[in-house]
Amino acid sequence: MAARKGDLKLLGMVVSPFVVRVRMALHLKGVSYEYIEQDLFNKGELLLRLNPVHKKVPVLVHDGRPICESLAIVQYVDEVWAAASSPAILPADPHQRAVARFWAAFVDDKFFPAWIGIMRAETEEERAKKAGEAAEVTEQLETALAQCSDGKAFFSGDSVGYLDLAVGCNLFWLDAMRKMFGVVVIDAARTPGLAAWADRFRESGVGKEVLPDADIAAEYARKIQAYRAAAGASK
Ligand SMILES: N[C@@H](CCC(=O)N[C@@H](CS)C(=O)NCC(=O)O)C(=O)O
Repeated sequence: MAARKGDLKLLGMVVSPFVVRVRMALHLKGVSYEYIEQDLFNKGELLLRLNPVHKKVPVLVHDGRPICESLAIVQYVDEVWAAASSPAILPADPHQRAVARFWAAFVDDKFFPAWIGIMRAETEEERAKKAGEAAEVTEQLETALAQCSDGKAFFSGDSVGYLDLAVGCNLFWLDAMRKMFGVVVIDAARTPGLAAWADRFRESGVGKEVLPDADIAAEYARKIQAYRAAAGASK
C-alpha cells in the first residue's frame, strides 16, 4: 500500500458508478482509506455538511477537507499520490490530458444519462427508444476509443487510466440491464472495439477487484422501482 498521507475517508454508495470510479483510482494508487456508506434516501448530516452544493456522493475527505465530483476527485488522487512507484492515471501530455477530459465529460453528460434512460423507462416502447438513443452515444465512444487508444488495449494505452475509469465504472450497470431487460448497450456487432475493451476492462485488476457484481445493481434497481411505485400509488 502507498503511504496514506494523512486521514482519508470516502463517502459513497455501493452501486454509484461515480463512487466506483473513485474507488478504482484509489485502488490503482494502492491507497488505503476509510469507506463510509451513505443512505441517499435519508441523507446524513455528514454528507450535507461536506457536499452542501450537490448533496451527492462521492465525497473524498482528506485531512478533514472535502473534494466533490468524481472526475475532480480522480484528478486529485492522481496529483496527491504522484510517486514514481504508482501508475499515473491522467496522460502526461497536455493535449492527451485535454482530450481525455473532453471524453470523460462526454461520458457523464451523454453516456450516463443515455443508459439511465433505459433503466428508468416505464414501457417497453420507451425502453426501445432509449436503447436506440444510447446506441448512438455508444458509437461515439467507439470513436473516442480509436482516437485515444492508438490501437492499444485501453483508452489510456497499455494500461487502465483516466478515461478507462470514467467509462468502466458504468459497466456493472450495463451488465445488470442486460440481465434485467435483455438490452445490450455495448454491442459487439455495432461497436466491436468498445465491446472488446469492456471485456479487457472487466479482466483488469480494478475490473476484478473493484467493479461491483451486476446482481447488486439489479437488486438496487428493483428497490428503486418498488420505491417509485409506492410513491406513485400514494399520490
Ligand atoms: N457529477 C457527480 C455525480 C454524482 C452522483 O450523481 N451521485 C449520485 C449517486 S450515483 C447521488 O449522490 N445522488 C443523490 C441525489 O441525487 O440526491 C460526480 O461525478 O460525482
